[in-house]
Amino acid sequence: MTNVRTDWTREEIAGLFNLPFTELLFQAASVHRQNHPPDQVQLCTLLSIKTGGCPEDCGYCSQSVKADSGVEATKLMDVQAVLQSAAQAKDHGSQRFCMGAAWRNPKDRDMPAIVEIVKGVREMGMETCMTLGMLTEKQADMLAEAGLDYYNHNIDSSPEYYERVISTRKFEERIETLDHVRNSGINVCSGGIVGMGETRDDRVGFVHTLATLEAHPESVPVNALVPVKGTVLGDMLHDTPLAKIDDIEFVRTVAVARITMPMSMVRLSAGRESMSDATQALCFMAGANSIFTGDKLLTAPNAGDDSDAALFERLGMTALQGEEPMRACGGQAASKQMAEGVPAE
Ligand code: SAM
Ligand code: DTB
Ligand code: SF4
Repeated sequence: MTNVRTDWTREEIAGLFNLPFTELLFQAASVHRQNHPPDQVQLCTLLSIKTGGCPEDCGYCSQSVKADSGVEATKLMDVQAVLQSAAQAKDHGSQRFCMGAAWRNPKDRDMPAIVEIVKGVREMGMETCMTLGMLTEKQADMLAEAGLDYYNHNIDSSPEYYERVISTRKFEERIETLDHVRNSGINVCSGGIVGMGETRDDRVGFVHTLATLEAHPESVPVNALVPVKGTVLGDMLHDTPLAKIDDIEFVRTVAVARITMPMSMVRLSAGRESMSDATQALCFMAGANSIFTGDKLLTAPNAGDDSDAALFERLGMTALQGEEPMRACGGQAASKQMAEGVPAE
């Protein structure tokens, strides 16, 4: 098992990014196979349980009221409809059901339905993940009590670049919610987006923030920007001057996340639809070991089950069986211990 460090410096992380590509990939693949089965990928399914009309101004997001993306605002879905969708995902082989709501934060009046959903999906034997925006301590505790397995809350980019993408909340507020989630005992899922016009140095700062949290997130989603027309960043990408992220630079980011957070699940998240099979294969080689399946993310199209089945067949890869390493060895408490240099048993 690789030693888990939370004392990475920005210089060390920049040094990893600067390695010759073949050397970086070799190091990442070595760390990967020491801690995870290298031919298995976790399958997760996403469902938007409350779409659009979000008051936040995240420059990438189709669901912001500030975006002219054509996404219609809906109310929170009925509990039964969510459970039906989860059953379908389970039939398609998904291990985890991730539910997203286009909220700045859940209102207290929303919590009873959310709690019912978490309990229902868990009873079906699937892992649950939710992403509902900022949480108070009390709300995090309620979700923990309901049995929520994971909470997704992305830091999205470096602290410096964050404020150029979102003005309606602060980076520190994201970290505060992550603290509430961690303290409640729910597993943390936190990552971000590559290809928003940030520099290499911002990508260093992004990985550095996650890799120096007191305990690493159990899941680290790395999204490639999906350029949605009508969003600030999507329009910049369609009409230049924002160029699509270089595939090799994207793979480098995955590799550096894998090396610095060896036990975490690194999720190749949004953006796979426009990625070649070869680039996705490089991401798996670099340590990505989780994907979203199905033909839709929250509002944007996803690669789809058929193309994923064909890709897995081509690569000789299979769906992850069994438990993730950080959970198998006792979850965040164990990862904290390891971070403090006490080896897990
Ligand atoms: N409203 C909640 C929040 O922002 O925390 C939860 C939903 S939000 C859509 C979840 C994450 O999806 C964002 O933090 C962002 O990282 C990612 N995301 C949203 N739009 C995206 C896009 N166009 N391309 C890539 N990732 C995107
Ligand atoms: C994450 O990091 N990526 C997922 C999930 N967490 C919630 C969301 C991707 C959204 C892509 C754009 C869309 O579907 O609107
Ligand atoms: Fe709202 Fe989340 Fe989209 Fe930001 S990313 S606009 S908070 S739904």
